[in-house]
Amino acid sequence: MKEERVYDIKKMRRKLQRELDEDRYIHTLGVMDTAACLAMRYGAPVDKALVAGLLHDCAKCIPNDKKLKLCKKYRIKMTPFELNAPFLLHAKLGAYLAKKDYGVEDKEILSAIACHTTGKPAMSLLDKIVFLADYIEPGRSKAPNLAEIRSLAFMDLHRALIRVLADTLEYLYASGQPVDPMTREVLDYYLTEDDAY
Ligand code: DGI
Ligand code: FE
Ligand code: FE
Repeated sequence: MKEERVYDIKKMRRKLQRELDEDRYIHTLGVMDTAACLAMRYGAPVDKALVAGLLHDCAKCIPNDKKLKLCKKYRIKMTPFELNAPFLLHAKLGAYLAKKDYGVEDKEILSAIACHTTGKPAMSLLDKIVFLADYIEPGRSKAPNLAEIRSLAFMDLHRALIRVLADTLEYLYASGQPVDPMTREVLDYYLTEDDAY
């Protein structure tokens, strides 16, 4: 008997491919597969990791002015920082569209999509998996120490998370980009939180 699947990944993929440019779509497939592997490693639901990984950047290719318009239209809460750095909104808007356009109701999946760019304090296992998968998927090549972080991600999720948060912050400071207070807050949270697994 064929196993019944709650999520029609094939259908989601077809729709998503029309919304993204080719590179973003390929990145998305990399995040989907990597998130599934991390879910297998750490005992998270593999189907949720697949869907969250697949849809995490579904709002990425919407022009920034349209991102702002849509967030206003859908009454998505924006911070003052996000109003000035609307590219960050692809995470929150992506979660909204995952529900509206792709029929995803699951709160855990929507949360993982919503926080995938900055992270947030007290992330769930699935949040962490998608956050890390986004950074280490096989198509990524720019971040320093990628080989080390990739292997760390499969050995110690917590340490890998801190490493990615710290490296991202360092990169933002070094390249003179404004830092969302949330990005700083999340690293502080995980540096002081013992029970972060
Ligand atoms: O959408 P992706 O490119 O796959 O990945 P992402 O959603 O993690 O976005 C990555 C970019 O977001 C990366 O260049 C770092 C940046 N980012 C994360 N936190 C902040 C930030 N950029 C700014 N300006 N400020 C932040 O606090
Ligand atoms: Fe993203
Ligand atoms: Fe991404």
